[in-house]
Amino acid sequence: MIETMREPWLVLPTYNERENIEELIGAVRQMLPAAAHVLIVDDNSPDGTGEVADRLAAENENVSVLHRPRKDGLGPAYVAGFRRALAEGAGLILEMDSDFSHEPAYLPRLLDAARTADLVIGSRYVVGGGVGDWGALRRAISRGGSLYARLALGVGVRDLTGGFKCFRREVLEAIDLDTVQSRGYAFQVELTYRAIQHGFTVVEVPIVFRDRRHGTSKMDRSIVAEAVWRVPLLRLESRDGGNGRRRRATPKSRRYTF
Ligand SMILES: Nc1nc2c(ncn2[C@@H]2O[C@H](COP(=O)(O)OP(=O)(O)OP(=O)(O)O)[C@@H](O)[C@H]2O)c(=O)[nH]1
Ligand SMILES: [Mg+2]
Repeated sequence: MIETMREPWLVLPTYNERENIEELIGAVRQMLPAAAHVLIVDDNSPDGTGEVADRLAAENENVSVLHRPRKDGLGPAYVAGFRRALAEGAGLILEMDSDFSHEPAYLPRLLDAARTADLVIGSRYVVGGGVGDWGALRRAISRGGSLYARLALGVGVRDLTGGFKCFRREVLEAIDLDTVQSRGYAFQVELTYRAIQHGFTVVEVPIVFRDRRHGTSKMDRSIVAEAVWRVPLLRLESRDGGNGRRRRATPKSRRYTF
């Protein structure tokens, strides 16, 4: 595949990220190739993130904004962003939080690993990865959540709930985005699981996750609850593949340890 076909698009979902978004755009553009595109997907943030994003798009040729009418969850925002990126010819599609929890400095590492993997996951739970400033409870919830999902789905990936990823376009084309229903953390689990089910190569590269720089978390109990009930269903659904047949079940995933 020639390199120009692999043009990266970074999709950034925002809901009330006014204080982070401008600095973040500057930081990610320094870390990405000059031809990379950045797509902000804003759900009509009441704090005016959308207006800041419009200004940034006017100032930067490779930045654009997808405005959605109301807060509808992370999953649908990403699906809309992925569709736009695919339609525009993206070769690689990156996703990350817009609050500096995912450090832009790791972007080259993800892109590099995407040369040999179909899906790259920035992982807190491989050697060299971690969580910076979390308390014991948050650590336990996150680790427990990833372990629960790993056991429920029977896959080897360590960080299933994280949202710092790089997909080759073929992965998102193969995953039927129309049928993805997860909205919160379950969305991250669902996409990785579907990629594995399709036989794509999954690689984890270590990242250290930091607390958001400004603003407040959108995580709530309903997002955690959704992950708890939906994750086991993902496995059940994949057994019949919607038509009574079992899909390919041999994951080609492996772990990356620097
Ligand atoms: N467009 C859109 N973006 C969202 C929505 N919910 C969350 N986000 C964005 O998704 C990213 C992750 O959400 P966060 O609130 O940081 O949730 P979190 O990372 O699980 O929680 P913290 O670690 O406490 O920040 C951030 O960039 C949010 O602005 C949504 O409904 N729509
Ligand atoms: Mg966050």
